[in-house]
Amino acid sequence: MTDTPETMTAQYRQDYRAPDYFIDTIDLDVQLQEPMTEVTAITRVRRQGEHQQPLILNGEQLILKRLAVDGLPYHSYEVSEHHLTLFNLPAECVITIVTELDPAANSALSGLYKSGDAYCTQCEAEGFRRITYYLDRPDILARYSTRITADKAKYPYLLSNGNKVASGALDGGRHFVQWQDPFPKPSYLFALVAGDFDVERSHYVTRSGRKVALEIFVDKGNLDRAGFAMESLINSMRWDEQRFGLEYDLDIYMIVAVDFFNMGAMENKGLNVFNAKFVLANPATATDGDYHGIERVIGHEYFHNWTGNRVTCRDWFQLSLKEGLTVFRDQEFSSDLGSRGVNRINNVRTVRGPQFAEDAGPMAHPIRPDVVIEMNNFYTLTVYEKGSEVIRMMHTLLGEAAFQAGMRFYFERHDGSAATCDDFVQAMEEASGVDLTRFRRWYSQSGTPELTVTDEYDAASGIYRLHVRQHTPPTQDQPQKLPLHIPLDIELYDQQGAAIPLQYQGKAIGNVLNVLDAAHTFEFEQVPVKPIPSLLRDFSAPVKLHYDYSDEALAFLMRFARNEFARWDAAQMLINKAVIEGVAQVQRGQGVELSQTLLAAFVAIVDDGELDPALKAEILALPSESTLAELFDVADIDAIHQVRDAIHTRLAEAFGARLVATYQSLRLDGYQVVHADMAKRALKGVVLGYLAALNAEHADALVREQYRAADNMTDTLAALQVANSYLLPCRAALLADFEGKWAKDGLVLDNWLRLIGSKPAADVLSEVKQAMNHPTFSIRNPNRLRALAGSFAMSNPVQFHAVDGSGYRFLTDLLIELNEVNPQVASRLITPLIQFKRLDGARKALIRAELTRLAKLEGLARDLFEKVSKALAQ
Ligand code: B3K
Ligand code: ZN
Repeated sequence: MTDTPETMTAQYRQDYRAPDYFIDTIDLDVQLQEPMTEVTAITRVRRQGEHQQPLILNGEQLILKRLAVDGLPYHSYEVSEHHLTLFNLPAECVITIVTELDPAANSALSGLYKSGDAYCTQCEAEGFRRITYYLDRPDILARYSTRITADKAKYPYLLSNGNKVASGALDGGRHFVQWQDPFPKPSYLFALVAGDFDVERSHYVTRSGRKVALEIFVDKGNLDRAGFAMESLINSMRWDEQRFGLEYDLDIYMIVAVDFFNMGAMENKGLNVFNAKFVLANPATATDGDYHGIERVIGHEYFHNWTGNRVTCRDWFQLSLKEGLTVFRDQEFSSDLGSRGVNRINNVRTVRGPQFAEDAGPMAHPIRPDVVIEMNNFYTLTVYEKGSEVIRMMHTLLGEAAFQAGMRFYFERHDGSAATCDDFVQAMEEASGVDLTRFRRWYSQSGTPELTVTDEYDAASGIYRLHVRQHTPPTQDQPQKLPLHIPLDIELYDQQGAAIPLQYQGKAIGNVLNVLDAAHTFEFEQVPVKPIPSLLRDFSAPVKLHYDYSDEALAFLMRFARNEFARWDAAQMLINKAVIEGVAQVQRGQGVELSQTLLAAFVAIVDDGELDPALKAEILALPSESTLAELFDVADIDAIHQVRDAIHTRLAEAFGARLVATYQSLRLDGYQVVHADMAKRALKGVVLGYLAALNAEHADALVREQYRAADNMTDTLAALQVANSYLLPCRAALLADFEGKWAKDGLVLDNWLRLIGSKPAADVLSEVKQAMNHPTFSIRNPNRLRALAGSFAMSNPVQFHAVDGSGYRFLTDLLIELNEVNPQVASRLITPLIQFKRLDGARKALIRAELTRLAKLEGLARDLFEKVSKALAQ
C-alpha cells in the first residue's frame, strides 16, 4: 500500500455536490487473459450545465493504454495515482479508455480478482475504479453492456448483469458472451464472473406471470449443497410479492458462490456474488445456524433489488437508506417464515451487544455518518442494525398499512433514481400524516439513548404514573445531544398476570407511548392495583432502559408477560442484576450468591411444558461476556467471566435431575430443517452445557456419545462446543477426529478453527499459531482468518485480554501483515483493539502501545489509519 497522505483526508456529508458530468451508457469489453486483463470502456458523457470544469475520473491500480474522445486520440489529460483528469471536453462526447490490470495480484478482493480458479468482482463501495477509470459514485446511473472474452475450456461460464444477448466461439480456444442490463445502475452494482461451475437451476413465475430463470453457480462437486439456497431464493421472491407487493424485474437471477469474499454477499443487479458460507449447506456440513444465515442473506440480497438497486443511494453517507431498510426487510422475512420471538431476540442481542459497544467506542457515528475517511469502514452495525431499528420504529409509529403506503409512495417518487434518507422519511411522513420532524434526529445523532423510568401509584384515585426521562451520553464524535422521538411500548399487569387496559381521560390508548422530550409523565386511569409494568416491549427503540425492577417483578414477567420477547428480556435483566452484584461480591473476595427468586424463576422455565423449546433455549443461554461488559463503566474481564461461570453452575445445580430428563426428551429421529426440530436441537445444546457444569465426567461420556451418534452438523458442533468450553477430557480426541474428517473443506473446517480460537485456556495462542500452519488455512482467505483470529479476538475475552499483553501483540502482528494483503479485513479484525474504553488502566496502556506501533507503520492503509487514529484520540 502506498497511500499518499492526500488520500487520508476526510470527506464530509455536507460537501455533497451534484456531478459536473453524467454518463448515460457504458460499453465494457473485458479480455480476461494471463497475466494482464484488458478492459475497454466506451462511455457516453454529457456535461451537466455550462462550466469549464474538467472531468475527473476515479481509477486505482490501472495502467492506461489508450484514450480517445469521439474516436480520436486525446491528449488533454493528466493521470495521477487515483485519477484520470480530462480537460476541454465538448458538452457531449464518447470517451474510449483502454486499461490493463492484474486480477491475480489483487489480494484486497476489491475490484476484479481471482477467487481460486474463477474471476469475480466486488465493486461496492469503490471497487469499480479498480476495473476502469470512471465516475465511481452512486449518483451516476448508466446503462451497461458488457462483453467478456476468455479461454473457453477454463472459463466456460462468463456472467454479468442483465440479460445475455449474444455469445460465440472465437479463435485460439476463446469465446465471448455479451450482456445487456436494461436498468440504469450505479457502478457499485456492476459484476462480472468467469469460471467453471456446477449449476443448480430452477425458475419462478412472478405474480404477473413473468418466468424468471434462477441459477446458482457453485464450485464443481458442490451441487448437493445448493438446494437450500435455491429454496430460500424462491421463498424470498414470493414473500416480497406478498408482504411488500414487489416483483422481480429481469428474466434471470443468478447467484455465484465464491470462496474468497470480504463480507457476506453482494446484491449486484441480476448477478449476486456470495461468500460460499451463505450458499452451501447440507445436513452433514451445515448447522441450523448456517441454514438460518443462508435464508437471511439470500433474502437480504434479493430484497436489495428494490431497496438499493431500483432506488439507490445519492452518496455513500446515505448508505443506511438501503442497508437499514433492507435489514429490516430481511428480519421481517425471517420472522414471517420462522419464529418472530426468536428472531427478535437475536437481532436485539446484536444491537445491545456489539452495536452499543460501537456507539461507546471511537468509531461512534450516526446511522447517516457525517464524515468518512474510508467508506468501507462504515458498513457498520450502526448503519445496518441500528439503521434497521430506526426503520422498525417508523413501522411501529405508523403501523403496517401506513408503512406500506409510505413504501409505495417512496417507489413512485424515486424508482430509477438515487435518493437520500430524508427522501425516505419524507415519503413515510406524507403517506401517513404522522409527524416525523423530531424523529429525523435519529439520522443525525449518534450514541445510545438511555431511558430512566420511575413510577407511582395512587390507590385512592386508581391513577398510575410513569415518569420517563431520556438522556444520550456524549460520544467521541458528538459532545452535544438532543432529545429524540422514542416509541416506548408498554403493558401493565395485575398481580394475577392479567393485562390492565391502558386508559387516559376516559379513552383507551395504545401500547406505544411517544417520548418526545427530555422528561415526560404518562398517566393511566382506572388502574385497580399497583401494576407491574412491562417496559420497552419488543425493544421498541434502540435504547438502554433503567427501571428499578425487583427480582420478584422480573420473575413475574418471565412467567406472565404476554409477549415472548418480554419474557426473555426479563430473564436477561434478572441475570444482569445478578452479574452486577456478583462482580461486586467477587471484587470483595466473596463467593457469588444468587437469590432464591432467580433460581426458582429459571427452574420454572425448564419445567414449563407450554414454552417453545427455542424460546426456552434463548432464555437459558446466558448473555455473552462482552454483552455483560457493557453493564459496567470499568469492566473487570476476569470477574465477569468468573461470575458468569458461577451463575451457570448454580443454575445447573438448581436444575439438577431435570437436566438429564430434558436432554433425553429432546432426541429426534432423522434431521429436518424445520423450526420445531431446530428448537429442540438448540435446547439440547444448551442443556448439554449445563450438564457439563454439573458433572464433567458424566458430560464427557454424553458429549462423546452425542458426537459419535450425530447425523447432522448441529449436534456434532454442540458436542464439540461443550467439550471445548469445559475442557472436557474428550476435547483433544474429538477435535482431532473432526479435523481429520474435514481437513480439506474450508467452510466446515472454519468450525474447528473457531473452537481453537475460543479455547478458554492460557495455551490458546500456541494452538492458534499452530492452526495457522494448517494446509487449508490461508491469511488471504477472509473466512479462515475470521474463524481463527476473529474468534480469538472477539469471543475469548479472558485470553485475548491476558494481562501480559500477548493477545494484543498477536493481533497487532497479524494486522501488520494484513495491512499489505487485505486492509478491509484487517479493519474489521481491529475492532476489539479500539474498543478499550471500559478496560482498566494497565490493559489500556498495553493496547495504546500496540496501536501506536500500528500508527507508525509505513504505508498504513486508509482503512486502518482511520480507526487507529480515532482510537488513539480517545
Ligand atoms: N451491499 C453489500 C456490502 C458491501 C460492503 C462493501 N465493503 C452487501 C449487503 O449489505 O447486502
Ligand atoms: Zn445490504
